[in-house]
Amino acid sequence: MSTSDSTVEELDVLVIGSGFAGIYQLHRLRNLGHSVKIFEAGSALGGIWYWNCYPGARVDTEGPIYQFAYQDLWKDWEYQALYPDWSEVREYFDYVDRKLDISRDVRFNTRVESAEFDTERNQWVVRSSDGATTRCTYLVPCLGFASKPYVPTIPGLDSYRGISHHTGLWPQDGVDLTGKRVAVIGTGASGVQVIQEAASDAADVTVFQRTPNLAIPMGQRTLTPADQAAIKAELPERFASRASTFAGFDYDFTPINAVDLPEQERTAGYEELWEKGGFRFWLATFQDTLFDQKSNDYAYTFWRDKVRARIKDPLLAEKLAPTDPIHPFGVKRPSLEQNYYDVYNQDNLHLVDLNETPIETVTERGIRTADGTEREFDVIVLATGFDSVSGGLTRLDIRGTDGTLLRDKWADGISAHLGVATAGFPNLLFVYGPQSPSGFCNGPTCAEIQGEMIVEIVEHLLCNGHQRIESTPEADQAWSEHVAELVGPTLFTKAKSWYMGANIPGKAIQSLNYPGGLPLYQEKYAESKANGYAGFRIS
Ligand code: N01
Repeated sequence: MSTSDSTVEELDVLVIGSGFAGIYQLHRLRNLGHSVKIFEAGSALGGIWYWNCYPGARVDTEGPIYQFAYQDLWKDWEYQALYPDWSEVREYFDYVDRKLDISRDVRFNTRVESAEFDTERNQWVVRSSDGATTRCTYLVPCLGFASKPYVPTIPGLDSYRGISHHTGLWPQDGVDLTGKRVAVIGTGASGVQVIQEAASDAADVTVFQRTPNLAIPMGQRTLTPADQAAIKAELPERFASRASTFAGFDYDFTPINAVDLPEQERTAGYEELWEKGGFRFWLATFQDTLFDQKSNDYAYTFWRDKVRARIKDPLLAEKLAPTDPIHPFGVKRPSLEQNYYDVYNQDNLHLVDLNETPIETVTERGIRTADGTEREFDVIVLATGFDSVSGGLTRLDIRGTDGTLLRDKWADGISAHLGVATAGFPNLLFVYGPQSPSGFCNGPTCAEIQGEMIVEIVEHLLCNGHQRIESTPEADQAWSEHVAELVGPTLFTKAKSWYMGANIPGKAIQSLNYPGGLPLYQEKYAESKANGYAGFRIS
């Protein structure tokens, strides 16, 4: 390898990405005295919140627990909205930067393109878009689970002459939708947010829906000074509880089965969760909801009736909240909505059901559907999702010890012990990695909890004179099997979702996230650590 000249920077740790996870790594490892830098493709901190600045982009976690748990940080920080929008979250990142002086070790506008392991020196040789080569002992991708936008093959898309953007690659200077004719393709979390926002500004919004989103009420509000004081008082306890819940929130499933309850009690339970808002109707609900079809049907029926009561046109109501579920409730990610179902009562909102009239082609001026109708648009929003969890990693040219590219190794399915490392790729340690809690976890919670595991591993290796760690093929395989065993009895397998990799044509179907919840995940890690990092080969 021709990289031994003195212009090649050498680091203990190179972190990729400056979202919550990357910042945590940099701050902790730097404080421990290691040389560490972040390479960041964007021009500012924020990760997902840098790229996803589309109209309406907003956190679906309550702001108070969507931040780092360091007291030095939270004591002086207040989000103004219970569910902050992207611009407030960016302000938070600026605040963190001022407090922790993160940026001085971040190389912005620098996309990591390839990494090759030098087996002689036990280092990664990393090449980046600025033409530089960097050597590092540990490479820690902190890419988030949604860093590779997915644009489906839609005939004619390239011929369109209007404005068209994917939500995850939204222009930094924004797109003014005022008075425009807007098409939104996709009704996942991103689509639902854009639609609500566009409905108030655009002249017309046409939603191209393939699968309805089973969205639930956000319960958004502006936080008053009294709220802020109460939040400050409760925060230590709320932060502490995050580690003990399934998804890193400060609430968890109710340890009662819906099927065991008389109807009145069950409905009262649903009503309470609905009223409290947020993800509670999904993640604080009866414990059998995501396992038992009958229980799930109860939840679906409650959801459907609540939603339909808000939609005036019965045909539209049937499309948005069908009588019979298209898939079980909660096995695709429900969005949090503020007025999603109400905006469909407006004259400027139109729904095209892609199951009845698929898109035939995008034209120069708009979209033509299979019934021959051509609608003209000024803006087409592609809210079509991501090659989630593994896509950010497999798009990089990461080459392991035998020359195999990571994307080739995972072509038939991902395997990574604890979601942290994969055999043949030494010293490559993932935060939010494949088959870790990742997309099932509140971001800052996992940035800290899973992030701390990586910090511990790196610290252990660097301080004990070890040079190399990699998982064994057996441990990778065992972890995949464990994940498959956990997801098997759930209802997650009954929907074509990104959770199962099913949104990307040709991608292997498997649970991309760890479905056992954060407490069990931590137990598994602790077990490995207590046994000398079992499942890893250290040398
Ligand atoms: O992506 P998605 P997303 N023709 O994959 C449709 C997080 N997030 O960006 O359901 C027509 O959920 C597709 O249809 P279908 C969150 O974890 C968080 O919305 O496959 N339509 C679907 O409706 C979320 O789960 C937040 O039938 C096509 C949509 O595009 C994850 O990111 C905000 C199509 C994609 O939905 C991803 O959400 C936003 C085609 N060929 C996102 N291909 C917050 O917390 C796909 N679709 C704030």
